[in-house]
Amino acid sequence: IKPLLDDESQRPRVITPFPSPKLTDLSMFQGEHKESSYWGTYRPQVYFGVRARTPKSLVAGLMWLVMKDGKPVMRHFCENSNDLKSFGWKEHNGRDFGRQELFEQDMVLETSFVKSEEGSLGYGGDWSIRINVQNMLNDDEVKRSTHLFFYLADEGCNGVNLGKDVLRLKESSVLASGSRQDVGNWQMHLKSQNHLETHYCGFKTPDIVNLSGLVQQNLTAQEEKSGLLQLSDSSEDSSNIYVFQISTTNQSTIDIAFVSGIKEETSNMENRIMSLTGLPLSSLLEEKHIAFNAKFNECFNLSDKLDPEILVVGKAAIGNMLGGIGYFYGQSKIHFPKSPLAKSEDDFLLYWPAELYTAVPSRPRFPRGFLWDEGFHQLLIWRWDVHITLEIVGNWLDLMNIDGWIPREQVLGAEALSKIPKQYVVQFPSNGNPPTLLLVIRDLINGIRTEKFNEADRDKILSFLDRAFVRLDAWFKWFNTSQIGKEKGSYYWHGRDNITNRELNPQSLSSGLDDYPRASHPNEDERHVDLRCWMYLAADCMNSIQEFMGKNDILVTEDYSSIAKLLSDFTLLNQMHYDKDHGAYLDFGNHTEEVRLVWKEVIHEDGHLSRELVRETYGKPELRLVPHIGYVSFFPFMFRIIPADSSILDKQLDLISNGNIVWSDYGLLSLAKTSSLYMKYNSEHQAPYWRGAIWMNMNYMILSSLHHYSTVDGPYNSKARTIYEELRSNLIRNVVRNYDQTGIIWEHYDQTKGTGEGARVFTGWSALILLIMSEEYPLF
Ligand code: 6A9
Repeated sequence: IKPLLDDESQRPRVITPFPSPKLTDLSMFQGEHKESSYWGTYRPQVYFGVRARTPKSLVAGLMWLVMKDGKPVMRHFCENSNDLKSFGWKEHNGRDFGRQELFEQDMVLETSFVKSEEGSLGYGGDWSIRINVQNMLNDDEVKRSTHLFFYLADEGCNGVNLGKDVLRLKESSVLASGSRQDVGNWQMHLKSQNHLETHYCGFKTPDIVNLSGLVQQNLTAQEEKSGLLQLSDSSEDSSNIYVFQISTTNQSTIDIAFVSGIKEETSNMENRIMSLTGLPLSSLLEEKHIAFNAKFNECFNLSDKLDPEILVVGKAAIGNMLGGIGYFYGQSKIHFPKSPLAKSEDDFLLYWPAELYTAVPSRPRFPRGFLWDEGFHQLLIWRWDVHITLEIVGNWLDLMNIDGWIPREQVLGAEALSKIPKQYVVQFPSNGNPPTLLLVIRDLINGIRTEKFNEADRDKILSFLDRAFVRLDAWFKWFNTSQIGKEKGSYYWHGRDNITNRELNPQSLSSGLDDYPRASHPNEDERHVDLRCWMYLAADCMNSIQEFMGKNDILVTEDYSSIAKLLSDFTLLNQMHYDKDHGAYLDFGNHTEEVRLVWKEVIHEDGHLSRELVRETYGKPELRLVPHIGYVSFFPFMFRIIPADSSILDKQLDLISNGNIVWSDYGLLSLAKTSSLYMKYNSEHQAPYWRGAIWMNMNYMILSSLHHYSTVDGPYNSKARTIYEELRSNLIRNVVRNYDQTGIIWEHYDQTKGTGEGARVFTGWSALILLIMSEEYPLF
């Protein structure tokens, strides 16, 4: 048992940072790199926003007003509803350019972001945004005003100065200006060719999450006074937020340029603003658009392989993945029981204040970092820009505590907190999440081996790995001690609830597969085949890093090569997890199929009665293989542990391609139609999630192994090839069809109809469809 407190700091270990130099402190992330990636569209949670990568940044954002059921509603934070037909980045390069389209009821908004080539060095540079509004109402219909609300807020609560002529906008006017330590003197200019009516309002508040509420209050108050929907043209003393209402009935284009580091003598202001607005901005955007397409072709090499309509989806996949990258700052809440006797709401400690630069699974629904999602994101991103990958992986590894644990879900800062129900915020230090970041690291190593990188990038990756090694080693050890099973070479996801009678099958969120059914009665005899395979991947990956880097000199306490050998021992794997009857790999544990949810009258402590859905076990659980076939069953296949000439490989191919089990015209189902829990609710309100639906990350992994087995020598390679081709085209066809119909890439797809469902605009791992298009798969 580990001591609770760290010897040195006397702080609880769970909130003590891992004591080794941070990856983000590496020189490759400082200096010019830091300057050039300081500003960005790093607020994935809002429809359009810009910020810098600093805890208390100057932030910009856009809101607009629409009528919903006769009431004005403000758009600001991305919503998961279908109020907006769709929205998303059509193009984004992750660095200095992006173009987004938002399809509102009667209008189309286009928002572009671009950074200046010149800028003011030492201050993060200049940037500009272009907002394009197109009213879709016909001319003979009543022309309606469009009200946009552009805002600028200093999170550090530094005062912002209002421009002099904001109510009488000329060709080009200063909207606001100010001064900050990080960017020096700054100004924000607006330029438009069209007539715009403007109003403003200034607030002094640290609270940006509720800004739309404040603006609406102001509007309502004015409307009551004057009957007009106009901001009050007034501001609180030393306002740190200015909101500009920009109203127009026409199609209009608004350019807003930000310049910083202004010094009287050398500022060259006119030129800088000119180059970031009007025609010069148009050409700059055009240039970036052309470069984006060129890079897209170069990285993914699709043009001659696929139809143009498929390319559009591929571009949206990478665009949204890169455009969804965010910067977050805050403190996680970590579960920490304060008294052994009673549970309490504040049974948590705050993690150290930390920043996180990361991609996110879904801007409207989960705009924050998730550990295992990130590995899948980076499989795509490194092929576009390996520097972004290194920095993001570095950010995540820096979140490791002294025990080698990394919290799974990162809810950092007020904006992130506003998008998550309270009960999900606290993270449990006993819970892991699959170490997918190692898939990425192994890809990078293989990339070096196969000379995919130039010398400079190669050197960066090597010095990154050099510093990352101790953390990866600690991470491995955390898994290898905390998630270990009873038998040698067995593992199980710890943290399943073994007391509850409220779930048909207690979830294991830490596995990433949430409600995928496991043993009905969790206990320490469990063995999870997916975790065993993740551990094999981890050991094997550590082993190759070690070999590759020649790390024999440093103190490595694990013998990765023999652990990898043990975990890939085919005979042992089969003894522990193979079920001959089903020809499938299965979990093992205390299990009965004889469970069901039933309604029961429950008497509460205060005497009141209620009807509740509870689990009833009418059979006797026993230690056995758990007969649920689905994604978990394919892990040994995914991790290529099965020898190419084994008849078991043949069986796996049969299972995969069997239309009565997991095969469909739209991709592979998460859980077999033959499973007793197929599409079953887990409780009254917990709809099936990984109990049938089609998920892209696992399809990608399985597909990549099909690809692998189709290229190696063996009796089954042509069989693998046929299934590979068919699965690949099913996946592409279905995602493209859904995109054509809805403009959206979805969280998962329906198991019978293939329709997109779950979170909208889920361009986390669903964006892996692009790698499927380009047939890029991890090498093992
Ligand atoms: C729920 C609801 C307002 C669930 O993509 C992120 C994760 C995956 O890591 C995991 O494998 N998703 C998958 O099973 C989404 C998790 C969202 C949890 C928070 C709160 C908020 O709605």
